[in-house]
Amino acid sequence: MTLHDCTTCSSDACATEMLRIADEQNIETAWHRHAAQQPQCGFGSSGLCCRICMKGPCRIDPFGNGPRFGICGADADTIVARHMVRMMAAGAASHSEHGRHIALALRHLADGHLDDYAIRDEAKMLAVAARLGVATDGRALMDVVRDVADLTLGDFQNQDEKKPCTWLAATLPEKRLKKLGDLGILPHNIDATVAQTMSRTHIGCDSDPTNLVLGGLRVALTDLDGMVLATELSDALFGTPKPVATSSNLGVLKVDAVNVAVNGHNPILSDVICQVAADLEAEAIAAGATAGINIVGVCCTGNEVMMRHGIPLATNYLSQELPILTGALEAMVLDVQCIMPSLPRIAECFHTVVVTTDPRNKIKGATHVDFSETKAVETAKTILRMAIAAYGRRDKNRVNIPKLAQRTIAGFSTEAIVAALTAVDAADPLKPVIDNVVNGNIQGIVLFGGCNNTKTMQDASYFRIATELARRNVLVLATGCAAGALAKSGLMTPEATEKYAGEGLKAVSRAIGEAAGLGGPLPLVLHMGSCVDNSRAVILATALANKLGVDLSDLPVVVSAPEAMSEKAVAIGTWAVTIGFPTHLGTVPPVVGSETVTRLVTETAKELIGGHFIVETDPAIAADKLFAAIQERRRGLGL
Ligand code: BF8
Ligand code: SF4
Repeated sequence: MTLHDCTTCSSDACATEMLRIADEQNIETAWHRHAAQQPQCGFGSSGLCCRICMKGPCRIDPFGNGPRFGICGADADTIVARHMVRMMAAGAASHSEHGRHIALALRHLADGHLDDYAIRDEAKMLAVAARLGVATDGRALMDVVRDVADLTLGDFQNQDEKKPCTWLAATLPEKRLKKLGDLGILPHNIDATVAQTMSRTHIGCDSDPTNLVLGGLRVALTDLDGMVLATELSDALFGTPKPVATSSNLGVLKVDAVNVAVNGHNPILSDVICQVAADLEAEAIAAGATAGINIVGVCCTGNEVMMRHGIPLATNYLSQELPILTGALEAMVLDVQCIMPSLPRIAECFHTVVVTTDPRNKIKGATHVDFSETKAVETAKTILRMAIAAYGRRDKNRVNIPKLAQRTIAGFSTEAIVAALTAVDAADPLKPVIDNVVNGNIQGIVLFGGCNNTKTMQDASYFRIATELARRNVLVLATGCAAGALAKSGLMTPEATEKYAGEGLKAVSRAIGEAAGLGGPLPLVLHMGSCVDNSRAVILATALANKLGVDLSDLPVVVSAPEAMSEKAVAIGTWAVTIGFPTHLGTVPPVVGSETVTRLVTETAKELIGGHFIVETDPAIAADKLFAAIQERRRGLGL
C-alpha cells in the first residue's frame, strides 16, 4: 500500500481520523491509490493523449520537440477539443438518464402502474404544468401528470431541430434563449445531441476546434435540460424541500443503531428507503439495535434525502469509503454515479453489506438486489432486512465512530428561498434581494458546485473561498459535494453567518431569517440540493434577470467548482459558462495542451456568450478573481 501524506489529504477532521485507522489496519483508500498513481501522465493531464481510434494512443509533444500530429493528422487543438467535448457528452448523458428515469416513473404513475409512489407536492406539479403550458383547470391530476411526463419525454424524442428542448425553453430568460438560438447551440433533443456529439468526435469527423467547442456548448445545454427536469419532477414526486435542521459528518452514525448509508444520485429508491425504515424499526430493536434504524446519506443521494427528509449526511464523494471503516455501518446502498468500485473490497474487512440496485450499475463483489419502481417498498424492505441481519455480525471491538456531527440547516429550494423572502415583502418577494444588491449590502451571488478531487486537499478550498466571499458580502449557495463540504465545515448555520459574513450580508440575512421565523439569520451557505439541483440556482437567477429585464450574463452571479472531478462537473461548468456565468475551476482541466481551446473557453467565450472559465488552483486568488468578476458585472449594471 502506497503511503499518502496525511497532512494534505483532507481538511475534514473525521476523514483525517479515519485515515489514521486505515493506515493502522492496512486498508487502502482513494488517498493511498492517488499516491500510488504519482507521477500522473503529463500527456493525459494536458489533454494531449488521443485514444479515439486503435491506431493510437497518439501523443503530441507540448514542447514542440516531438510529434505535432497524431497518426491521422489530428493536431493538439483537435485532440484536446474532441476529448473535452466527449466528457461533456458523458456528463449530459448521466444527468439526463437520471431525469429520464424520473419522467418514466411519472408516466407509469399516471397510468396507474405504480402503487408505491404518489404526487407528494401537488402544487409544484401544477406549477410545473403551467410553466410547460399544460392545461390544468378542471382536469384530473393524473391526466396533468401524464401530459407533463409526455412533454418531458419529448425532450428525448423530438426530431425537429428548430424546436428547442421544452424544459430549456421554459427555464431560461428570453434574451438568453435568443442568443443561444442565434449561435445555433440551442439543443432540440437530449439523446440526439449526445449521439451527435459522439459521432462528430469519431475519427475523421469534426476537427475544427472552434466548431467542436460550440458542439460542446450545445451538448452541455442538454445536461442543463436533463437536470432541470430531474429536479422539478423529483420535487413533484417526493416533495419540494423546505428548511430543515440536521447534521453532517461521520458522527451521524450511531453506535446502537442499524446504520444504513444511501449513496449515489437518484432519489427514486433512497426516498422509499427513508419512508419504510420506520416500519422495520421493531425488527432492528429485536436484533439488539436499541436505537433502531439510522439512515444516513453519502454524495448526492445523501443531498436528496437530506433536503427532503432531514436525513443526516455522513460524507461527500472522496471520503465515501470511510463510513465503512467506522466498523459501524451495516449496509451501503448504491444507485448510480460517483460510486467507488473499491467499496466491496473495503467492506470485506468488516461486516458491511454493499448493495447495488441498478441493473446497469453493478460492482464486482457487491450484492445486487434488482430495483424496479413497481416493487419499490418490497425492495427497500429486503435491503433494510439485509442490514438488520448484518448488525448481528458487527464486531463491537472494531467500532470507531468519530465524534463530530456538525449542525446543518439545509432545504433551500428556490421555493423555500422565495417563501423566506415573501415573509419580508409578500407583494414583491424578489425586491428585498434586488434592493440589497443595488445598495451593496449584497455584492453578488456565488454558487458552489462540484466534487472532491484528490488533486487538492479535500474540502479546504470550499471553506476558504466561501468565507472570503461571504466576508465581502457575497451571498453563498451550494449544491452537490460542494454542499457536503460546506455542511461538514459548519457553514450551514446561523452562527457561521454571525462569524463570517460581512456587515451588509449579515444585516440582510438577519432580516430575512427573522421575518421567516428561523429565529436568527439565514445560514451562511444556503444548501440548494444535489448536483442536478444546480437547476434551482438557474431558476432563481432567471427570476432575478427577468425582474430586472436583463440577461443572465448581466447578473453579478458567479460559479465556483474548486474540486471539479467528474464528467458531469465538466458538463455543468460548461453550461454555466454558456448561460453567461463566470465559472471558476480549482483543478486544471485537460485542455492546457491546446492554446486555442484554452483561449476559447477562458477568453473568447466571454465575448461570445458572456460567461467564461476562470482556472485558478490557489483559493485566495480564486476568491479575488470571483469577486472581481462580480464587480465587473456590478459596473455593467451601473452599480
Ligand atoms: O453529482 S458533486 S463527485 S456526487 S459529480 Fe459526483 Fe461531483 Fe459529488 Fe453528485 Ni456531482
Ligand atoms: Fe491517433 Fe488520430 Fe487515432 Fe487519435 S484519432 S488515436 S490522433 S490516429
